Amino acid sequence: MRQFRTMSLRFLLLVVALGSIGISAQSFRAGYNNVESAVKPYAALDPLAFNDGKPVTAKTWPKRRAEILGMFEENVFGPTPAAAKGLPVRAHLDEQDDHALGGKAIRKQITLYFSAKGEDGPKEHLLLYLPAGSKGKTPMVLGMSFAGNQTIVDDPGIRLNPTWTRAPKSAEPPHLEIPAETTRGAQTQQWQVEKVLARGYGIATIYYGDLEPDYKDAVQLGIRPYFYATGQTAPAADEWGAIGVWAWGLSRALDYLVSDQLVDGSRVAVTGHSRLGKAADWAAAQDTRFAAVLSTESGKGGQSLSRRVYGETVKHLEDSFPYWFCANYAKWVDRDTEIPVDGNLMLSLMAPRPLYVASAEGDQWSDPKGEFLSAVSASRVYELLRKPGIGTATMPPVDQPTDQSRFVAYHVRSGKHDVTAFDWDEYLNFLDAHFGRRK
Ligand code: GTR
Repeated sequence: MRQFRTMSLRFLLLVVALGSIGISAQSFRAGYNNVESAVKPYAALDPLAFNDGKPVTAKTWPKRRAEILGMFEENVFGPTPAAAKGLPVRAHLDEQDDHALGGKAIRKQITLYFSAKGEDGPKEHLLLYLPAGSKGKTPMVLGMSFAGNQTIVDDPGIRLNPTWTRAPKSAEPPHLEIPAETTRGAQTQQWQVEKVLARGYGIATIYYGDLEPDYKDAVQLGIRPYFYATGQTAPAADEWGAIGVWAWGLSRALDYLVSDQLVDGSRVAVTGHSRLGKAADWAAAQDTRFAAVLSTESGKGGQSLSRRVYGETVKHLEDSFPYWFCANYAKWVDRDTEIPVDGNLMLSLMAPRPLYVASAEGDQWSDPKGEFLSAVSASRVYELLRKPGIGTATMPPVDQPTDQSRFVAYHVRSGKHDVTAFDWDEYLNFLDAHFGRRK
């Protein structure tokens, strides 16, 4: 049996804090543009024109969709290996409590095993809450957490599964440790579990570190080597990066959810914040079983427009987080206006499913205006497919969502890079409109 040291509280709180604020997402470094008037005119990519210039019709949209998906695979995230897509996943119900959270919820904890090796092989731990007394099939929201299942709500029944740590700036290699008791509920605000349940939805989460730790040079500690060819020791330039792996983990969680009798598998929304928003976007782009997308501040490499060259750039992403992407992404360093895909094409891959794009005014690094413009551009695809797009080209005032009855909605909230009760209230209003209101 593997032994895990108990992670020091001080360090874990730091990990949780970094996860929730997005590390460097608040600050602008010298050399990065945060002045709107300095945005140069740029040629936006057109979701409704094939690469050869031919216009796209409702009939040919599936072809254009495949073209766009292929460009994201080649240039940004790398394709999900075919062997990973077809992998049989074994689900084991570790625990169920029908009176969790003071009687408000049904809690289930499930381990998804990705190989016959069981405990010794790759796996992810899924935590699932449903409103107490749920009968029939309940619509759900699924998302990944930064610091472990136990952080989403203060519930002593949540198993303390190992999470990755590495002392900052230390030479100590990343290792797994059992998180401290005090980390329970550390991200209550970001998850709003009780609010979600009170509104009649279920909520499920996995810990992204179960798939691959979020560190440079840690690929050997994640899932990717499991799919290497014989003799392979590192990913090739066009093979998937960590965001692809995290997105894959979301789809495996969905495999389980669609099989659970208490879950409405046709109404599972995927959500994620920041880098995990990029992963949620990419999961929904590839896996159309996700019935709706709630994307929070996924920024550059996600829902925002690289072409505006406002806020984060490909260079910053590559310098800081090269392992998030396929190695081909490095080709686009200092070529943000030339990359063949952009946030508007990413969002167009969600069509015609309900899509909510959320920005924060204090998160200029993600470029809220770029996120809004992507939603406007992708709306053209929704309209082509006869679903109402965002319905406006004017960015709404802070804290005032656009019309949530439409299939694309947007808000820019006051405050910093984060997920808040405001975001959840609006997401749930949006789901009420599109999944049917539940008491
Ligand atoms: C930042 C990164 C952003 C965003 C964020 C986060 O450092 O520059 O792209 O992903 O991290 O994940 O919190």
